[in-house]
Amino acid sequence: MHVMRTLTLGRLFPIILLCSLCSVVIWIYHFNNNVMPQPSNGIPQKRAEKPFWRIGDNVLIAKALENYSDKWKKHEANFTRFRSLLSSKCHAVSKAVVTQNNTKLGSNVNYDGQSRKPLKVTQALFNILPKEHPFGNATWESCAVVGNGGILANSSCGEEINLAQFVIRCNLPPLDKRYEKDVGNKTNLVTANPSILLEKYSGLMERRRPFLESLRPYGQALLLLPAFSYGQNTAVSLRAFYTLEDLGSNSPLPVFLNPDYLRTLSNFWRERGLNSVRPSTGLIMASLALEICSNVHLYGFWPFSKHPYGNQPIPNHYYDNRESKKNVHSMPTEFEHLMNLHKQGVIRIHLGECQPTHN
Ligand SMILES: *[C@@H]1O[C@H](CO)[C@@H](O)[C@H](O)[C@H]1NC(C)=O
Ligand SMILES: *[C@@H]1O[C@H](CO)[C@@H](O)[C@H](O)[C@H]1NC(C)=O
Ligand SMILES: *[C@@H]1O[C@H](CO)[C@@H](O)[C@H](O)[C@H]1NC(C)=O
Ligand SMILES: *[C@@H]1O[C@H](CO)[C@@H](O)[C@H](O)[C@H]1NC(C)=O
Ligand SMILES: *[C@@H]1O[C@H](CO)[C@@H](O)[C@H](O)[C@H]1NC(C)=O
Ligand SMILES: CC(=O)N[C@H]1CO[C@H](CO)[C@@H](O)[C@@H]1O
Repeated sequence: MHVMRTLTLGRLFPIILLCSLCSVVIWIYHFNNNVMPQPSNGIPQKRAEKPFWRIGDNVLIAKALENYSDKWKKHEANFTRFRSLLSSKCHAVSKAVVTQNNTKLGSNVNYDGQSRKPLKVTQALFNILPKEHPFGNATWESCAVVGNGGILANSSCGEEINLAQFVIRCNLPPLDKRYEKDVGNKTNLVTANPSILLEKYSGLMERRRPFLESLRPYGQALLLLPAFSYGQNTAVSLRAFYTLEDLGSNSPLPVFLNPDYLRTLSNFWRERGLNSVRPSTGLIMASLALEICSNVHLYGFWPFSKHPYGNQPIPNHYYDNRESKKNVHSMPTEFEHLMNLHKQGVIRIHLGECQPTHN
């Protein structure tokens, strides 16, 4: 009896599998046809390489814009309330960066992105940590957090971004003349994902000069390295640190993102319904800015493949159209949270073109 049933199920299994695959395919096809406008020449649009959540673009875009207004006004009470809440949980000013003040000699650093053996703070590691938080003023009048979204292409926002007191950029984006009009050229803090160091600079195991030269556009900005998120980040981040310390001049100041801060920040957003594994760099930087700046402006944050006005396709980044590989972040959900903060007058999201400034 038992053997019989197993056999029957065993025979049926390929058919069941085939059927469920079919219905998924049919569903995707149907969904696409309902939502994606077909070009009039009847040639289907290429979309094979798009991530799944991009399928529903038009619907999601309309939903995302539901709460967006260009006529934004800061709501002081809301801003203060949200910032106090964030500061009381996350303490970015004293915690965002690993310092001698928040990390004792001989203590353990616990990785935030994976469970693995903690790292002992040796004398050598302790010695390279800054004494105190490196944010200088700690309250900047205005901050621009510049995401790398394709929405910045042709935005003419460069001048406006440069006018912010403190400019934050993500993952060593290109800043050369081609982009200056749209993204500006001022940087006070820039993050560097170790994967970029591994891919573009041979993990800094070979020549160091290309790395040093590529950092020139950021001047003496803080270079924020997530050295203690995953085990594989640590050695390459330390090599970046020593490269800059030993060979750099007028180069960025390398500091390490604090995994304790990232953990409390993840919890903060998780309590507000964000269920991704961890926040994206963009959300981390926006959160940091909310604690260290009185006015927070976001540029280049728009996770869709079409422009909110005009509906024209936009590339994934302002400088290229590469897909990001990992999908541990839930971009549209993060964006929804930021949009809600925009609506409540806490943070200002800039979409579309910037007006010329005349000062
Ligand atoms: C828009 O705002 C309303 C009311 O605050 C909220 O219920 C809704 O979820 C928001 N929509 C989006 C897409 O954020
Ligand atoms: C140093 O740490 C103490 C508590 O650990 C904290 O109250 C203080 O604000 C920190 N100072 C700086 C400059 O980060
Ligand atoms: C420090 O912050 C205050 C208040 O936000 C601002 O007026 C001042 O210009 C800032 N100082 C520097 C050096 O940026
Ligand atoms: C930005 O560009 C302007 C004009 O091209 C130049 O004067 C300035 O030095 C640049 N600033 C930085 C930080 O590169
Ligand atoms: C930006 O403008 C240039 C020149 O008009 C155009 O070729 C390009 O497609 C535009 N890029 C985007 C993303 O709109
Ligand atoms: C985030 C936040 O505090 N939002 C509040 C903004 O202010 C309005 C009323 O003024 C409240 O309803 C929101 O909850």
